[in-house]
Amino acid sequence: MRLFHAPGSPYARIARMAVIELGLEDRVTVTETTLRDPASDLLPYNPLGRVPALLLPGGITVTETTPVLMMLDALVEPARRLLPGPERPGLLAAYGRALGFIDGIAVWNRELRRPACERSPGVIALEEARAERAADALEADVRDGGFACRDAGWLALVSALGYCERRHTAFAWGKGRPALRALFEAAAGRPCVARTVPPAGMGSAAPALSR
Ligand SMILES: N[C@@H](CCC(=O)N[C@@H](CS)C(=O)NCC(=O)O)C(=O)O
Repeated sequence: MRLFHAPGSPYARIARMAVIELGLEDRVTVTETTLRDPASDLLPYNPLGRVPALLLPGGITVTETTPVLMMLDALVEPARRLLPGPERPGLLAAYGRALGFIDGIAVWNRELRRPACERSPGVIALEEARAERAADALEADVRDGGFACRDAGWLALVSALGYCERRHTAFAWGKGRPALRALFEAAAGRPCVARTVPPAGMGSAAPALSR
C-alpha cells in the first residue's frame, strides 16, 4: 500500500500517525506528494488532489481521513483498531469533534493565506469564534478524562494542536487551556507524534482569484 501525504497536512498526519501507531510501516509506503500542482504524482490516483490518499495493491485509491483509517485498521486485529465503532458513541463523538476542529481551522488558515485584499473578515471572524468555542469544549473534554486512550480521536486532537502550534500560529490555542497543553506536551515524545511534526509556517499562499 502507498499512503500519499503532505508534511503540513493535519489530515494526512493522522493517517501517518496511524501507520506508525499500528505498526504498519513494513506494509504501507508513505510517500510525500505535492498539492495544488498540476504535475503532482497524486492526481492520477486522486483527482481531488487531496491528502491523505491510500493506494491499495489492487489499484483502488481510498481518500479522506476516516475511510483511510478504516482501511489501516482492517490490517490489524480488532483489539488494536483506532477508530471507535458505534458501540462507543463517546469516543466516536470525540473523534468527530477533533476532526471538525481541524476542518474549521483549515478554513481559517486558508483565508489568512489569501492576498490581504481577498480575505473575508466575516469568514475569519466566524472561524476564529468556532475554533475558540471548540477548543474550550475540547479543554473541558480532556479535563473530564476524555481523549485518554490513543485512538483516532487522540490522533486527530494531537494533529489539530500540532497544526495550530506549528502552522496556524494566529490561534493562541494553549492560552488558558492547561489540559490541552498538558495532553499536547505529554504526546510529544510518542514516536508517532515525534516523527510526524509538521514544518513551521502557514503553508503556501492560496491561489489569487483570476479576474
Ligand atoms: N475531508 C478531507 C480533508 C483533506 C484535506 O483537505 N487535505 C488538504 C491538506 S490539509 C489537501 O489535500 N488540500 C489540497 C489543496 O489544498 O489543494 C479528509 O478528511 O481527509
